[in-house]
Amino acid sequence: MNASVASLPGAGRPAAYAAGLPTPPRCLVMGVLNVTPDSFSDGGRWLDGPAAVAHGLELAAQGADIVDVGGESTRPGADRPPVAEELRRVLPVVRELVAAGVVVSVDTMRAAVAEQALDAGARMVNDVSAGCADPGMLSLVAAVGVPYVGMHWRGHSDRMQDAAVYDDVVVEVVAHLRRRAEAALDAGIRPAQLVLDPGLGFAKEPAHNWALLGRLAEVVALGHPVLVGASRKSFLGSLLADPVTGDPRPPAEREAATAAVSTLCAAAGVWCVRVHEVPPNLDAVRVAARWAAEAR
Ligand code: PMM
Repeated sequence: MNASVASLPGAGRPAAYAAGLPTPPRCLVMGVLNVTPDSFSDGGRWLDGPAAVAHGLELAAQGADIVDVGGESTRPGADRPPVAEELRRVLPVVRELVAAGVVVSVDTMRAAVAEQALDAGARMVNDVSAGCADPGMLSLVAAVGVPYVGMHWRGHSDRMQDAAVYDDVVVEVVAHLRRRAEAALDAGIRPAQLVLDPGLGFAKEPAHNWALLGRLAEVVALGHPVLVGASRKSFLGSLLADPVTGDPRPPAEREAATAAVSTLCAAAGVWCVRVHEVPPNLDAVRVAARWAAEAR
């Protein structure tokens, strides 16, 4: 592990944190704020600016360490918004949350959006493409020096599920993340800035997501902080399908399963979980930290 990457106290495992963000002695909780008409579980709920700001403040008041503001849905099959529309959705919300003292990350694949959100006070960039979607992203992040989440990604949402084919998903995701980390460092991003994410639900069938969760140690072993976004995703809906009809459990009823995943992620040394509902997941990571404090 790089010398500039510090240990997370209390986690009982070699976890790490990204420079410049809160450092509670537990796995962090990132609250999701999708300012989009079409995200899979909350599309349209926070599209109106004041409603989005109110929800972001609510997430922070509930204890979210970071609020992740995004203006592009990455739901399988989604079309991309024009850059001007993404900026129109995201910037006013970032500005108001920052003014209220909230630690904001911007969920975007576009360097232009990241740059303006950082100018507006965002403290982290969450790029689900890890620099693959926009060749300007890595150099921007290197120049600004903020923490950066790079996720495993195999193409834009309109076609990503066609790419959900692997021999060994964990080996292939880890190899891809290693290559993206090298690209980030080559572009001048410092190791302590870089967070990696296995990208649950992005070009993944349910079995792929479960394999990545069951073998998270292989992702953590890359030596960077790890972020996991399992919240309400469809692989949880399939697992909990109605035994009679076979219908998947609806997204709003996947919270207990999400919290279970957060507990296990925290126990596995994950740095941050990205979730829609803060309270049950904050409880979950606090339980995991207290448990780990006794482990020998
Ligand atoms: N998932 C979504 C959006 N952004 N960012 C990261 N780093 N990791 C994720 O798993 C992730 C993400 C899609 O979920 P949403 O529609 O609930 O935001």
